[in-house]
Amino acid sequence: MFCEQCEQTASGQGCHQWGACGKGPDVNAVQDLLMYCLRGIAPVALKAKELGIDTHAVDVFSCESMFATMTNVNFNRKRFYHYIREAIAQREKLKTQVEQISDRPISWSVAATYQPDWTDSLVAQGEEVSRNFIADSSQDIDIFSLKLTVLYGLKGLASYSFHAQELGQEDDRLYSFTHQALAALEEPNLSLEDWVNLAMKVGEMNLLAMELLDAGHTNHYGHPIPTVVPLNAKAGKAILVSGHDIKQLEAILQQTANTGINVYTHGELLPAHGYPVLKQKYPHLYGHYGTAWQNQTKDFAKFPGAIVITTNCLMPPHEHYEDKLFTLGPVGYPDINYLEDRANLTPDFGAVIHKALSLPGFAEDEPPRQVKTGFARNAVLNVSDQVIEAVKQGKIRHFFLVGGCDGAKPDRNYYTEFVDQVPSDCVVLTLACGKFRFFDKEMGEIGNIPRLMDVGQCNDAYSAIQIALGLAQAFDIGVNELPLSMILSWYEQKAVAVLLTLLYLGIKDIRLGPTLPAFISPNVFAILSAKYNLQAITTPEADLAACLN
Ligand code: FSO
Ligand code: SF4
Repeated sequence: MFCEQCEQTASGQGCHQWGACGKGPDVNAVQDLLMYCLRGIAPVALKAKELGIDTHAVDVFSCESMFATMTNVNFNRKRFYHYIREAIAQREKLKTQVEQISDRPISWSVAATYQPDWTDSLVAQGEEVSRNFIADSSQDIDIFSLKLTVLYGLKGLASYSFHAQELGQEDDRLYSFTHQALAALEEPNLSLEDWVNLAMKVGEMNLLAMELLDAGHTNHYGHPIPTVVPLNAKAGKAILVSGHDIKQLEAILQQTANTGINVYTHGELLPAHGYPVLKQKYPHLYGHYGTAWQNQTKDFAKFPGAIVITTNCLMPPHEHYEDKLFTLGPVGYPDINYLEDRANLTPDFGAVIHKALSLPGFAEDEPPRQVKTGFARNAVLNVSDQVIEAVKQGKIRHFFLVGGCDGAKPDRNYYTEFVDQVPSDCVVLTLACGKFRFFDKEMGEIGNIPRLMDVGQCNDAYSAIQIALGLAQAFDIGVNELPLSMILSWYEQKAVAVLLTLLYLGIKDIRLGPTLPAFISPNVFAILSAKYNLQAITTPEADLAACLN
């Protein structure tokens, strides 16, 4: 087994025996085999697009199944068997259509003609394609590094494309690029420069995917507005919804209307409370429960209702709560309830409701505690006049975007300490699950401007980018001239895609931690540092001083 796609990779070098995330070598092997099959679909899909054949099913399938291979999404080997069968079937169907229309014979790549031996172990075949990929790619460590950067960034991009598509937002440029980049991973002769350019192109396309997702969310649910969210439970039956998928959250809200069940968000669904349409239509979208993903084994064990995981980050569940846990979409775990999609892409949540009603729920109201979310681009840019005035008058000295993923490692305390030490004339914008280290911290206001603003989920990095670009425009300066520093924490592949987007936009001086990606070689890091002054975090004191200097 070889996997180094996330930040918690073993010894900071790669998981070889067993994944630090709980992924076994068998699951890793079938994930690698699926990725190989997707690299085989890619040239067929591109040829089909060239000939005007409808590739939509293959496009969506490629994104969803790639999403399932991301960290903490799907641990169910059988689910990957199903995806692999589907990949080969879809590829062959499309190939037949292509060959019927094409006026000349087509010579397909090895990956595009690959057929697993269904009578033999798919795990062993996955291990073999994985060994071949490493053997073919790793002679040049820097090219291997960039190939992995592209591969992992593509996974993040695929997840955003998938979410956008669920909300009716699609763009063929995303799908075409995804196939082009997957096909490139089979190309033996690309130069270092080609791979750097391809990595930046992943960033560019990821910006488009996040823009579409933002449009999907805001068209359906309105622009987020600053909203107070209860952190205390209230008496009654309860369902907890985790992950990032707001469309699935809405489906749960629709199906639980008038059941008396209160719906709580968990983890990256906290920002859902900021969407006015959800709040108005579904008063039983009550509050938020728990903190970041890595605390779920404790939080879920205590939650007295049913729990639905819509996307990452799912941890291997404990037996205390296995029977009340439900997965859907790309998420899965062996022997854990899986809710199949219906035609409208959302499942029947009857079993979840039944489970919630059979569990005790909260016996009494807890003492009030609350937090605020909903400071997305519209909310912040609507008060940009006040922000600019406060900066001009010297009331706001600096902005820090402290955001990204959380995780279990102790060195992530850096981010908590960093925010603790931010001077009182500075404002902190935050997003993604890293915020749970300080999300309920009372930081006060500067004038009417809160000193701590939650922009949203990791995918709302689009909103944070628009805030930065909007302020730069209002000040009539470049974004790198703004009194703004980005202090980012990464964990999985969406964070890789977002980082590539920020680099594609030419954003400099980003500080990244808690450790640098294992798949970035020293030379590749040196290239990125030279061009963008990308830096590893050091200490909160030193980094704060450098940012404010
Ligand atoms: Fe966190 Fe997990 Fe949102 Fe990630 S819940 S770690 S970058 O999947 O996606 O921020
Ligand atoms: Fe290791 Fe991360 Fe891969 Fe899991 S996803 S096997 S923790 S590198």
